[in-house]
Amino acid sequence: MRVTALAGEVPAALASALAARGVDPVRAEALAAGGAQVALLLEPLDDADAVPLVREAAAAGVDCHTGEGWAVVVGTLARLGGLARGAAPTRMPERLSAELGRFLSDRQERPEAWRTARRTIPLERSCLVGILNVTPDSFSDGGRHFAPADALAGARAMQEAGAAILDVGGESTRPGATGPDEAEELRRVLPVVRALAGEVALPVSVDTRRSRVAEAALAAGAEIVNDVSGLAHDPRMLEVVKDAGAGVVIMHMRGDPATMDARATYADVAAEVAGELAERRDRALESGVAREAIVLDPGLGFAKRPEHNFAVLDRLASITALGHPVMVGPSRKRFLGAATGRAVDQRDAATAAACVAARIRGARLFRVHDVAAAREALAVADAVLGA
Ligand code: HH2
Repeated sequence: MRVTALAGEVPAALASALAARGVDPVRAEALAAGGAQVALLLEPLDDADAVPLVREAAAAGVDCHTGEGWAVVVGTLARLGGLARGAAPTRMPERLSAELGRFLSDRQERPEAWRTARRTIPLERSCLVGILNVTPDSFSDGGRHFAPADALAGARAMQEAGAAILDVGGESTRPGATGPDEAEELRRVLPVVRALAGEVALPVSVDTRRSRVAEAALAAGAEIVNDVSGLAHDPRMLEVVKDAGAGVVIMHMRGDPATMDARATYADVAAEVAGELAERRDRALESGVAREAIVLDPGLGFAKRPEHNFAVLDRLASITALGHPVMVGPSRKRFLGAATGRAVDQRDAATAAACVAARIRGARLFRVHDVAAAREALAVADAVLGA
């Protein structure tokens, strides 16, 4: 007899090992998924809920650790599902079992596509989002695409290199930046969006925090709104996104580009970022934005120090578990310089490496300046992951 590790922490590996030994593939997949071990943090939690939770967890075969105002439950998905459903008659507080049940059902979502105002973008493989900053002052490509003709040429080059989406922004959000006024942002963005929508056959996203800019760009042919404030900056943004049926990227940030660095304090960065993103997502859903239109982004470099960015990348599962496609934007950012010692114009290899790390942790969309380098690295990652 020989003992072989079945890579059981990777449900797909376990499912294929079972299927190769004659288990029906659908059943093999369900068995593998149900057997995956998960740890969930429940916070805030009052004592009235903690006592029955500890008791019910023990009955369901789930480990439960509690402290002041929190609990962590650890078990297989199958057992956690049992805990959420409760025995009949259930003795779990209704609020707890409803919240746990909703979380587990979101977690089951395997979003393989993104619905925008004009189409559905497939996400079985890595999706490259090319950055087109129509700004004089962006931290790495400021001024390069400032004239519409340069932006169009840049867009064509990125399409050639494998970009599937083009993200046009008229405001630099580098730390400490003070942005253009609305009229100037419109003046920068609109001609480029119009030209791209007319002449380049790729979905166009507009990177803005202003609802009037988003609205005008959507009317000019954009189909996605990428809002680095997570839809928090402009109260009308939710309505504009909903009315246009636009795809939307909800990105995590604290404060605004001028103040965010001072707010980079976390006790448990991955859990806090995921929790704050979940709140913004819930607000969007409550306002009527379609679930399939929402992509989440941890906001690398926004209100995060280098160690926070690495921790968020490593623990991206806290965000993918919310059940939406995840975008990351590591491109040429300071934290990559901190790891490699490279200057901003020499960080494309580091960017590709960060994209691969994120892909392995479940991200599907990658916002980059150098599309060709990231495309090649991600083609290998996709092949390893069987996409
Ligand atoms: N990063 C930047 C801008 N927009 N959008 C998303 N969804 N995710 C990101 O990480 C992200 C973003 C900042 O990078 P860049 O556009 O290169 O620079 P600048 O803000 O200076 O124009």
